[in-house]
Order: sequence, then structure tokens, then C-alpha cells
Amino acid sequence: MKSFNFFQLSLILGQVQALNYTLGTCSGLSNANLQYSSIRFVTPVIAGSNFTGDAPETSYNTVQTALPSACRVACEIQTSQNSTARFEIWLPMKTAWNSRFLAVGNGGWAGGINYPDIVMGLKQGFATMSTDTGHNSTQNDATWTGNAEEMIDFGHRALHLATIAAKEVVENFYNLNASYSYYAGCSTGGRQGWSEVQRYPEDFDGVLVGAPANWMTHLPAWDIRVALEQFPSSKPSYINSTMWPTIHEAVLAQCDALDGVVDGLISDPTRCNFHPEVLACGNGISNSSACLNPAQIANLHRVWTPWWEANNTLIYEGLSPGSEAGYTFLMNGATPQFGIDFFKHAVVNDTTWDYSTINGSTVAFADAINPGGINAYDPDLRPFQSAGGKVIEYHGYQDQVIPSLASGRWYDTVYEFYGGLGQAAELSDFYRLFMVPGLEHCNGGDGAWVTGAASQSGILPAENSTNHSLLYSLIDWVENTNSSGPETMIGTKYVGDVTSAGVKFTRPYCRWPNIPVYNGKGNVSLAESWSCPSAGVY
Ligand SMILES: *[C@@H]1O[C@H](CO)[C@@H](O)[C@H](O)[C@H]1NC(C)=O
Ligand SMILES: *[C@@H]1O[C@H](CO)[C@@H](O)[C@H](O)[C@H]1NC(C)=O
Ligand SMILES: *[C@@H]1O[C@H](CO)[C@@H](O)[C@H](O)[C@H]1NC(C)=O
Ligand SMILES: *[C@@H]1O[C@H](CO)[C@@H](O)[C@H](O)[C@H]1NC(C)=O
Ligand SMILES: *[C@@H]1O[C@H](CO)[C@@H](O)[C@H](O)[C@H]1NC(C)=O
Ligand SMILES: *[C@@H]1O[C@H](CO)[C@@H](O)[C@H](O)[C@H]1NC(C)=O
Ligand SMILES: *[C@@H]1O[C@H](CO)[C@@H](O)[C@H](O)[C@H]1NC(C)=O
Ligand SMILES: *[C@@H]1O[C@H](CO)[C@@H](O)[C@H](O)[C@H]1NC(C)=O
Ligand SMILES: *[C@@H]1O[C@H](CO)[C@@H](O)[C@H](O)[C@H]1NC(C)=O
Ligand SMILES: *[C@@H]1O[C@H](CO)[C@@H](O)[C@H](O)[C@H]1NC(C)=O
Ligand SMILES: *[C@@H]1O[C@H](CO)[C@@H](O)[C@H](O)[C@H]1NC(C)=O
Ligand SMILES: *[C@@H]1O[C@H](CO)[C@@H](O)[C@H](O)[C@H]1NC(C)=O
Ligand SMILES: [Ca+2]
Repeated sequence: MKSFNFFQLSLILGQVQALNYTLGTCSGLSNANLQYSSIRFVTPVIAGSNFTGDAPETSYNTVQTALPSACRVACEIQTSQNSTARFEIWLPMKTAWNSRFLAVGNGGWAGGINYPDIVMGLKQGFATMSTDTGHNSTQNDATWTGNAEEMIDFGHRALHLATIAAKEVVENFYNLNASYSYYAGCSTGGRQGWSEVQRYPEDFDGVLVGAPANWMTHLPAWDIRVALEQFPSSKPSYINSTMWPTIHEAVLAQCDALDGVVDGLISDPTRCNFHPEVLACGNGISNSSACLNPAQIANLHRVWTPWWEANNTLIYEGLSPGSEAGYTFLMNGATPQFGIDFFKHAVVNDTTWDYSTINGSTVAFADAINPGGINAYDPDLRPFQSAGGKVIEYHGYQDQVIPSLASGRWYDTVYEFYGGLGQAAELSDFYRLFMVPGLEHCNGGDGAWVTGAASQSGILPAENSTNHSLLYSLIDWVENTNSSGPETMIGTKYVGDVTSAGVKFTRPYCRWPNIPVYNGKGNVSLAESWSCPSAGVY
């Protein structure tokens, strides 16, 4: 075992810690006396090696290549008398450690360690942790949600307890506390971030939240509404998977040019008042297998329209036009993907429940019981604000799964809450929302969707700068007292979405509700030819 006197190394690095550190082994940790978790195993990660996980959610098991040298620590926490949660923290070797702790989130209903995002953080030098959220399942499986303890773990408890426990592992491994703590997650991971901000304001200094599913007593209901248009597929209103690209073409034909540049992107979907009637059968459509009947046209209108119930009660925003090429995920296949099992198992508790009976009262009941405390929809962010925390939220304007405007409405809900306190101007001191044209759900899409965030398959922006990477921008906002926070961010689009193929274009994305506008001159593929003029709303 090669031991290294860390004092000499720290002099080189300009730090002042007289610590011994054993390079390349994790052996010291196995004997660590931990208060908050028990260690399941500790494994060294060999530099240059590949890793394939064994999570129940198989998307977490895509092979991770060219790993840096690290220490992989797997732990378990007793979260209640009869429930446990697991987490893993991967610790960079001391010289590679950026001195920060990063926790990453999950997706859908998944129970399992999110290895791709652990590796994303590890490669950028963070000691990075992910939980299994306290149960084992794929991201599409909500049949476990009737287990009340697992529901609480998924709602908020597993991540909070794992965060405390993982910080203890960091302290033991490095003989140092992390200098700052960050969180990054998208979708369910976005909800987990908001849940941390609202319930546990001391856990993180900075929180990066993407496309959050933070109104979870409503979003699954909206998924059911979509299912009611599309299932069973024998219905006249059903739109099959070959039609979505055709509908997308028609949307672009009508709305692409509205932003002044015909580039396959709709910068501001709120200005796209698409009329699917142009695709009505018999309306001069030459391709008779690419037309829509009246029931299908009505279906599209409903999918793109917010769902309001009696007494001005909003159930959820509709999807934004421009995202339809990806609707096969939610709307095709043999059975509806999301929503139904959550209501069956955690809300009405009846496996024979007929989802076509859902109405505003069903959703109001879900609000009242809030299973597992799953919502993260409390606009009072003052405890996090006074703890000095910062939160950056982003949402793709091409999101085909969670309606983009749900994030705009959530921002406005928080803004109105602060307005009611006479503190509206303070909100942007610690919370900013960015809408990204051409970003689908968390990753992918026609736009400059690489933002330096979680759930992007480890694909990083063209520059590791505060204006290209949301995570770097967050770090700067938290740690640099001269930082005034992110204003205009720059997204990257790679050729074929492959980093090594080179940058296809860069494009700014703006703070809600501003929209990127072409300056009228210069190469449209370069971010500097665009700007984010203020819409003057806030
Ligand atoms: C570091 O290791 C040396 C040699 O093993 C030992 O003498 C010294 O006490 C250790 N220092 C600390 C701070 O543990
Ligand atoms: C890791 O995977 C890559 C890509 O599949 C492969 O080229 C490489 O040889 C693998 N490395 C090791 C150490 O197995
Ligand atoms: C998840 O599955 C593993 C392997 O089957 C099992 O050991 C573990 O206890 C399960 N975790 C939970 C929370 O049920
Ligand atoms: C867990 O244990 C508590 C206390 O014994 C009990 O009330 C509860 O029903 C149990 N929950 C589950 C999911 O088994
Ligand atoms: C880490 O922080 C805790 C809580 O502030 C403190 O008790 C502990 O001494 C710190 N550990 C180190 C190694 O500085
Ligand atoms: C898909 O829908 C279109 C329009 O409704 C129809 O013409 C076509 O036959 C359908 N294709 C399949 C494979 O069902
Ligand atoms: C007609 O529309 C269908 C469905 O979008 C498409 O698959 C097919 O290629 C189109 N045919 C022609 C001749 O454009
Ligand atoms: C709407 O509000 C009225 C007046 O408060 C109430 O009587 C009625 O039950 C409400 N309707 C629903 C569907 O909640
Ligand atoms: C279903 O179970 C949850 C969790 O135990 C409970 O809060 C809710 O009231 C139950 N629903 C009904 C309709 O009884
Ligand atoms: C909603 O559905 C429930 C159960 O089917 C029914 O009892 C209730 O009257 C409905 N409420 C409204 C407002 O339609
Ligand atoms: C950004 O940082 C990561 C991790 O250190 C590195 O792999 C990547 O090459 C860097 N990207 C650029 C454009 O410098
Ligand atoms: C991004 O920031 C870097 C320095 O951090 C600066 O050199 C560059 O000009 C900025 N790019 C744009 C488009 O603002
Ligand atoms: Ca355009």
C-alpha cells in the first residue's frame, strides 16, 4: 500500500491541510465507523476501466467508459422500522476531487442507482451520490406506490437521509468536509431537487432542477387525460406513431418562421397557435394516409390545451406545439405508460379502478392526501433563501413528456407568493428559470439542448464555462460573491448529438419569459448572433 503524505501535495496545490491520504485504495473506508449508514461494499474504480450497473431501471446500466480512478462506496440506510434505502457515492481520488459534493436524482418512478449521472459528476471532479429512492423498480412501474413507507422514501426521505449519510462518507474518506454541496436532477430528479429546497433547505448550497415533475398529484392525472384520447387504440381519436412526424412537419410549416429564422426550431411555442385543421382529410391533402379525422383533430386540440376543471381549478398545462415528434413515448404502444397505477395504488387504492372516471374531485382528493409527501409545490422558499441557497431551473420547450409551461406556471406561482410578501424583486436573487428551445424531456431534441446538467448521458457543453454549463453557472453563483447570477445561457448542439463529431451550432437560451431572438446579422449557428431581449415582465 503506497501511502502519501498529503501535506506535501497540499503545499503544491496551495492548500493547508496536513492529512495523510492513501492513493488508489479504498481500504481505509471499509473500517470507517459511520453513524448514518452501513457500508455494503467498497470497491476501487480503476482508471480507464468501464462499468456496467445492475439497477432495475435498465437505462441506468448503459456502459460507462474511461472512468477516472475513484472509490465506489455502496451503503444502506434504515429509513423507518420496515424500510431501507440504498445509495452509492463515488469518490474521486484526492488530487482529482474538486472539493465539492454532488447528489443526483432519478427519473419516472425509478428505484435504482443512477450510474450515468454519478459518472457525469465523477468525471467533473465531484464526490457524487445517487440513491435508489428506497425501492426497486423501473421508471415506468408505479405498482409499488401502495407501500406507504416506500412512498415516503420516494417522496423525500431517502434522498435527504442519503445526503446526510453521504456527507459523512466524504468526511471519512478525505478527512475533510466538502466545501460546498450541490444537487442536479431532471424530471423526477427535478422534483427531488425542489423537494430538497422546500423541506430540507440546509442540505444543498446550490440546486439544479430540470423539467421537474413537482406537482405529482396533478401530472399523473394529466397523463391519464392524454391516455383517454389515445387508448384503446381502436378509438377514432387515436393517432398512430407514423402520424406524429407528419403533424410535426405541419406545425413547423406554420410556426418555424414566426421567430424570423427557418431552422426547424420554434423559439417561442406560446406564439404558435397551430391549426391541425390543415391536416383534415379531404381538405386538399394529397397524401390520403397522412390526414386527420375530426376526432383526431379534437384530440390534438385537447393535448395542447390546459386542463381546467370546475371553479377555475387547473389540473395541468397542455403540451407545447413543436414537441409532437416525440409523442410516441406517452401516446402509443399497447397500454398507457404513466399515471394510472399511481392513482390505483396510492390514491383510490383499488386495482380495478376505471381510469376513465377521473375528474377534478379525484385530483382534489390526491392533493388532500399527497401520498408520501410527493408534491414539491410549496412556493414559500424563504428558509432556503435565508440559508443562502441558489436554485436554477430549466425546462425544454420541446418537452414531449412534461408540459414545458408547467415550469413557467410554477415560477409565476412562486413569484406571486413573493409578490404577496412585497418581496417579488428578491426572487431572482436566488431562483431563476430558463426555457430551452428545442430541448426535449431532459435531453435530446432539435435545439442546442446540451446544457451541462444531469440526465444528458454525460454529454457536456462546448465549453466548461459559466455561460455554457448550468452546473458551472450554479457553482459560480453560489461561491463567487461577485457573481450576479446567470442571465443568458448558451446551449450546444453537436453533429448527430455526438460530442466527438463536433459542434453543429450554439444558441442562447433565456430567463423566463424571455425568448432568444436573432440579431438580424451574423451566422445563425453562433450564439453571439442571438440575444435575449427582456420581455419586460419581471
Ligand atoms: C501520517 O502518516 C505518518 C506515517 O505513517 C504518521 O507518522 C503520521 O502520524 C500521520 N499523520 C496523520 C495526521 O495521521
Ligand atoms: C471500454 O469500452 C470501450 C467502448 O465499448 C472499449 O473500446 C474499451 O476497450 C473498453 N475498455 C476496457 C478497459 O474494457
Ligand atoms: C432491491 O433488490 C435487492 C436485490 O434483489 C434487494 O437486496 C434489496 O433489498 C431491494 N431493496 C428494497 C428497498 O427493496
Ligand atoms: C411499517 O411498520 C409500521 C409500524 O409497525 C406499520 O404501521 C406499517 O403498516 C408498516 N408499513 C409497511 C409498508 O409495512
Ligand atoms: C465537518 O463538519 C462537522 C460539522 O460542522 C464538524 O463537526 C467536523 O469537525 C468537520 N470535519 C472536519 C474533518 O473538518
Ligand atoms: C396511421 O394513421 C393514418 C391516419 O390516421 C392512417 O392513414 C394509416 O393507415 C395508419 N397507419 C397504420 C399503420 O395504422
Ligand atoms: C404519406 O404519409 C405517410 C404517413 O405520414 C407517410 O408514411 C408516407 O411516406 C407518405 N407518402 C407520401 C407519398 O408522401
Ligand atoms: C365550486 O364552488 C362552489 C361554490 O364554492 C361549490 O358549491 C361547488 O361544489 C364547487 N364545485 C366543484 C366541482 O368543486
Ligand atoms: C389510500 O391509501 C392512502 C395511503 O394509505 C390513504 O391516504 C388514502 O386515504 C387511501 N384512499 C382511500 C380512497 O381510502
Ligand atoms: C367525480 O367522480 C366521482 C367518482 O366517479 C363521482 O362520485 C363524482 O361525483 C365526480 N365529481 C364530479 C365533480 O364530477
Ligand atoms: C469539460 O470538463 C470535462 C471534465 O473535466 C472534460 O472531460 C471535457 O473535455 C471538458 N470540455 C471542454 C470543452 O473542455
Ligand atoms: C462565455 O464566457 C467566456 C469566459 O468565461 C467568454 O470568453 C465568452 O466570450 C463567453 N461567450 C459568450 C457567447 O458570451
Ligand atoms: Ca425558427
